Amino acid sequence: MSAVSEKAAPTTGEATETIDGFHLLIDALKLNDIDTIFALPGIPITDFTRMAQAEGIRMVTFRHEQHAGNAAAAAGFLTKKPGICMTVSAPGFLNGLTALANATTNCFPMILISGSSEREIVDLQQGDYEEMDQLAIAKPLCKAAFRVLHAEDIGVGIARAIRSALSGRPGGVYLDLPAKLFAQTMDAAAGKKSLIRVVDPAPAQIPAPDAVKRAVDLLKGAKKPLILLGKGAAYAQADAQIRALVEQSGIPYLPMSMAKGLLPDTHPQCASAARSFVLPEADVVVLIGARLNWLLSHGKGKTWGGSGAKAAGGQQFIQIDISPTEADSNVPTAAPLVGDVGSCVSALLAGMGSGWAKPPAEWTAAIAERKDKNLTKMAEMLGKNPAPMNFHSALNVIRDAIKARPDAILVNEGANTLDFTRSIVDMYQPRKRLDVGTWGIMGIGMGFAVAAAVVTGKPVIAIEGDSAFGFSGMEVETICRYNLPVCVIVFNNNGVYKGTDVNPRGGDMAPTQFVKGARYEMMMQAFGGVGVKATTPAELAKALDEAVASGKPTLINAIIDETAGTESGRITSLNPSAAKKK
Ligand code: ADP
Ligand code: TZD
Repeated sequence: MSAVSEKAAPTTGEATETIDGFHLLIDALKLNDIDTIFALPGIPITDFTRMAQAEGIRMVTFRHEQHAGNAAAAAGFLTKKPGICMTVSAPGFLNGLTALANATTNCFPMILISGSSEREIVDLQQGDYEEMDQLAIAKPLCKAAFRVLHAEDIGVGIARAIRSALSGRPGGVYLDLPAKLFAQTMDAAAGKKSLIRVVDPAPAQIPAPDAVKRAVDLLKGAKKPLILLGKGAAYAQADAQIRALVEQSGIPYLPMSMAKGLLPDTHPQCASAARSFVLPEADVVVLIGARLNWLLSHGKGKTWGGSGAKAAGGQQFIQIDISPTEADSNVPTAAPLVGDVGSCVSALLAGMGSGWAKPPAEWTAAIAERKDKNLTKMAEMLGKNPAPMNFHSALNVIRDAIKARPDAILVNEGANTLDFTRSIVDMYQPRKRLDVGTWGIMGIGMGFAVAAAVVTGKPVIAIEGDSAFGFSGMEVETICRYNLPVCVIVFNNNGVYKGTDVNPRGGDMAPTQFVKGARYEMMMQAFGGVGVKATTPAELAKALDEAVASGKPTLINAIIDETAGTESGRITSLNPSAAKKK
């Protein structure tokens, strides 16, 4: 083991092998099949990043820790293994913290490992280099937080971090490693023994038989049943069971945005194009790995057929979730099914038996009619070719590109850019869509894109609002440095939401405006990648085809009509002034 050094034992004079904290950490990670770390070097982890690389761990280093953290979170979602992010103390740690909190909010498993300053000095507030009580700060923002003070505890620290990130509802874990720990040495054999290979970190959680029966009985009486798939269902990698449930039951389903592609969006039972019809109409809704949070209007109000903003509709809910406390979080849950998605869906299917009656034809026919109407309307919009391009004409190109390469991963952020992409671009395979998730956070773009390319090796297409792109734009250098097959498409409409705001007093530009005609494509060119400006769908299609075929880092500056779209996209109503008007 290269990790080991020899040193004279003081008592006997015989050589004993020792191992240091750096290498114990590397060995502990490797023992648990961690092969990639997303990081940004500096004191006290610079040497660690070099040593880990020398020991065969893939080190992917970024220009800002938030994006390394976002990459780790996306890797966690895609692989069902905790993504690892490593940062330096205080400011680096804080930069990574947003990603850790976001991962926790989205139920993605990740571990933020951060070097920290000396405990004795931090605790007495004596002014150390990058002094900060990081453990205390991280705790409320993640699922679990640990600190390791002694080399012999590194194995336990990593094991606890992995188990915490993966078991039950997945989430973010913080692991605090003070600088001194890395240089500590111990007997190599004892060190090796102290490491733990975590066995079954996300054990199957089987739902109770009476809970399954309750759910089956409720579903049996449904006249207008609906299945709602969330990103927990995508994460669970129970794709075959979910498809079997949908197809054997004949129940229409709606995917939340990151559950798109679990079944192809073109599936006859997919009700996405009739969303605003099925939600208020449904009588029994099976939630699978989806929370009734703001993205689903908390299960209340007009969306669900309720008579007022806070009124529930007439639906009864069956909720499959690994977290026992998710049920009743917003409206009553008639039949909670607590367990992992795979086990719960299998149990539900078994409980439904082979002679399951398909939903009434009036229900499915009414949905089909709505879908047809809306899809025809959409096709009309997509068929237009206005100059300058609008969201529809540009996204029509991307829709075709994903149809041709259904294995490509689509990363998506922005406001209008997000909303339109979600509804226009069909997905065909599970876990191919990564986006702003539960918080609607901007800045995930390049971190998610890097992770998607690194862990899957597939082409990545990142559809970015120009504002959204700005949060992580510098990472195009990272994309070029690792020569990743990422094509970034910036929907350039000169501002946050739109580019048409005006400062009524003159002088400075309006708060939502950007430099007009910005040449984003030159950012990729600056680092040796391909940069293209596209003003028509034909130019966009050509550049995108070439990018996907070549796998070369590419940025397409897609010029979009600056008057297109709306303020805040589809969540305009959440702006306080809009709420005041209600
Ligand atoms: P969406 O935003 O797509 O609606 P959410 O993030 O709101 O999805 O919900 C995901 C839900 O999935 C969470 O409540 C989480 O506890 C649950 N979940 C995550 N992984 C699993 C799993 N393996 N089995 C069951 N539930 C899971
Ligand atoms: N900061 C963070 C971290 N997250 C946010 N969601 C916001 C700010 C607020 N915000 C949105 O919710 S969308 C958005 C911001 C700044 C950008 C919208 O502009 P865009 O997209 O250019 O990315 P469109 O397509 O032009 O609307």
